[in-house]
Amino acid sequence: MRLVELQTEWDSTAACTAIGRSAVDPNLRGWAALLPSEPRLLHEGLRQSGVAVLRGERGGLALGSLSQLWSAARSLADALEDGRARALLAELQTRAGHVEGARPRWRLPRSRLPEGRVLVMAILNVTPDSFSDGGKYAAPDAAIEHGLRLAAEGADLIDVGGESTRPGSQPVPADEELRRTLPVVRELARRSGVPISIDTTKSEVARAAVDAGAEVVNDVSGLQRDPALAGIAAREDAALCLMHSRGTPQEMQQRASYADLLGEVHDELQEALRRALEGGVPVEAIALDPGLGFAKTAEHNLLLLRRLRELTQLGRPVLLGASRKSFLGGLSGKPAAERLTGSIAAATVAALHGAALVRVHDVAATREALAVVDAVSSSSS
Ligand code: HH2
Repeated sequence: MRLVELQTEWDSTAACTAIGRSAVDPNLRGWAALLPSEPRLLHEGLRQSGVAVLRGERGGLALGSLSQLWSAARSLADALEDGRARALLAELQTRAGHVEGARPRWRLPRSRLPEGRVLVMAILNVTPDSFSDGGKYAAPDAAIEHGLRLAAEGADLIDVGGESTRPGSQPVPADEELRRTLPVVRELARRSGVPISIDTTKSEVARAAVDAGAEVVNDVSGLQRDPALAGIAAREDAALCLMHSRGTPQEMQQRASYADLLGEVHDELQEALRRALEGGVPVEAIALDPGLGFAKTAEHNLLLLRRLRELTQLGRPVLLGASRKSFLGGLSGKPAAERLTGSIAAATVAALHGAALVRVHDVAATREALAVVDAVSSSSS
């Protein structure tokens, strides 16, 4: 089962289609639980608990606010004996609780991340070819100086990357990635005062970076490229960010094809989470990211941003990286270096839609915008 948010006619129609309902209703709004078609008594029971249930050939849709769905699931679970129905109701309760609850904490091995506001992960690319800042910080001294500036501007973490992952970029051997990143990770871990993340898909690079002081491994392949990375994170006690992508940067844009974008990204992130847990990484150490621009078209990125809150049902902090990406250029007509305004707008939307962290190039400006979001979100009189 999975929760979906029906915000528009398109969402409502898609949810009806997903359950195989012949009479499509474009006017459903609010939250809905997508249920399997069996057991039928689950649909009946929810209906009797006061929740509207629509049925189709492939499943059911239970409609209501998150608290209505949660309460109905709780009262019904006590009354039902069927084991499968009870398991589905328990899952519905857990998922609704995750979406409605406070943003979960992301546990790092040594640092304690601030609570009560959206956090900023600063991007530091030590590469000659990154799409927006390639070559600017390729020399270790320039990278270290920039990292210290990002920390002074208010970064909560600094994500150091030695391999560009922009569409079509060429892979970099591990020894070259290490040569680029290790001196920077080591110095910033010692001097910046904020936790360091290593942006890599290779367990060899992750291990050395963690030994040099990194606390987070940010894997844009979600443990698909090097499954040993989970074991390294577990053994070295590092936190893990698992990003959704398909294939390699060379061919990922040919894989940007989805029958149900939110459902497939959700399921594939859940798989990545399962791989991490099986590898021994504690759940509190894991964050998830839908991977804007990775096997996604511009339209996919926009839909993921609009319905981002759905991914919080997995119970882990959601990280989002939209900064300077090309879909923003498509909207403004501006080159990467001039996408600050669009990047701030995207970070604001992400924060309002449940992101716990945003990954950005422009730390000071983003912090300033997020201070407004956080103040509005917690306002009272
Ligand atoms: N995006 C990029 C790289 N790493 N990691 C996470 N978790 N989420 C992202 O969205 C993400 C990421 C690509 O952006 P950038 O690092 O600016 O460029 P490049 O890959 O060209 O170095």
